[in-house]
Amino acid sequence: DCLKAVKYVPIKESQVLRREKTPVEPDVQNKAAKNSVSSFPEWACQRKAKLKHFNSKLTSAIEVLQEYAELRDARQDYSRALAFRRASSVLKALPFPVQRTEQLKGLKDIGEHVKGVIEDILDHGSSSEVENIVKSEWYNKMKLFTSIFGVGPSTAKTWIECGWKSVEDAQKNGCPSSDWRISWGLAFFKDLNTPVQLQEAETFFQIVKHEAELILPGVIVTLVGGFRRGKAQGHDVDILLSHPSEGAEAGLLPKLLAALGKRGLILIGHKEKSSFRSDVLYKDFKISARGQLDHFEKWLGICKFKKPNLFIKPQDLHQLEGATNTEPCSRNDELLSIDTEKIRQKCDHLPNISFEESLDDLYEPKLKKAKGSEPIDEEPNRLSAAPRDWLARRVDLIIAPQSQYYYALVGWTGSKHFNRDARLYAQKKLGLKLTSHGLFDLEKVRLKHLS
Ligand code: DCT
Ligand code: MG
Repeated sequence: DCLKAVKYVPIKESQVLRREKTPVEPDVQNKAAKNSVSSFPEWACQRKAKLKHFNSKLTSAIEVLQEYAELRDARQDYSRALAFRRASSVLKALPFPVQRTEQLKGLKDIGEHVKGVIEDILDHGSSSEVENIVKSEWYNKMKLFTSIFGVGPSTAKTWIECGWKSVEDAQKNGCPSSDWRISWGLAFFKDLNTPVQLQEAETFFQIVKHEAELILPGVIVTLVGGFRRGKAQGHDVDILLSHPSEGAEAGLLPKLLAALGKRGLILIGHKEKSSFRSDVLYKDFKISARGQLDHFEKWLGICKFKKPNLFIKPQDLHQLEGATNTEPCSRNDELLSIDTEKIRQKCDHLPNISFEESLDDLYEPKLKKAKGSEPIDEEPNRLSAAPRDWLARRVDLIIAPQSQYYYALVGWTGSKHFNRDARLYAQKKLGLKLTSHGLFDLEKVRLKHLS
């Protein structure tokens, strides 16, 4: 818009660079900006923040600083990272594009450091501080390694200290890992770093819903996480399950996993039992916002999302006829619901198609013992290297009893910063503790815990 204005309005270039008043910035717009700043809600959980906003160039730069602080030393630089996150959250919610830092006057989460960065970007098109980070080898290696499922900043640092530069280095040296997530994260790095599209998430969600309904009629199944916030893609698929009658959800997860396993959709994963008890909850009150996410029964794993016709030659497709399960939920579901046994029989002689030996226990890590005590898992590399017609996708399945469902819904919808601020608001303004399990009076819980 600015360039368009320069084209049509006879002003000097120097005026544009200093961003003096031009038709792009009439007084009316400045007044509107001033008004919106004066009535700008203090807490992120009180603000509307659209996914597409006016200040994405500024927020992506600030998010680099935030990420750098998080990667450098999560403990030491936590408040620094948080300050950047707060600033970026404010900029995302502003109803106008920032053109001068004076427009930010009165916004408490925009500190001097951030103002300087914004000024640099507005004046020169970029911030040298941000540019230097983006160019730095360490930052890029950290970003790369922490993008592997199961790898956090401390593992990434160790790998850098070992001199590893690439995912291939880690694949050669880091595998087999005693952490199932890293073994599978490395083996399926490419798949897991290809964003999951909404359509894929929706298709998988429909299958989960269908299977859950067969197991537990009346079950509530909700696609949560970024997709519930309207994102078109994400790094995983988060699905929350509950049932209108309290307690009916017990036993659902193992049955659901068995049903998904039978459909050949589960690659690997880990089940967590519910650890929700009042004493655990009391301890939670003391831990920081970075502590354990929640105490719900859940399954965190990797599923197989069928990619149609990837390795099957068109002339061989007719051989798969009749190999689908009944009642597909959608066209894509039809592809996802292929009955592996029937296909195995039909495809044994076909080149380029392979299936796992056993679908049993696929949803639990199957670790083979090496000579020593270190478990070795060769399965992930073998499965990822074999020709396949599916992509590995991260999936979280969370089970919440009805009494906690709406809190779980808020928590698992996110965003992380929305949750953080909503929880802080509850604590500071209302004297209550908000978690994904409920809204609690801290004093009452403490007394109950002591008695
Ligand atoms: N969450 C949270 N605190 C965390 C991690 C997650 O409050 N430390 C909540 C907010 C989002 C939800 O759980 C799901 O988590 P992710 O899948 O990690 O986030 P997302 O917003 O769904 O991101 P993406 O779209 O990339 O999956
Ligand atoms: Mg998600």
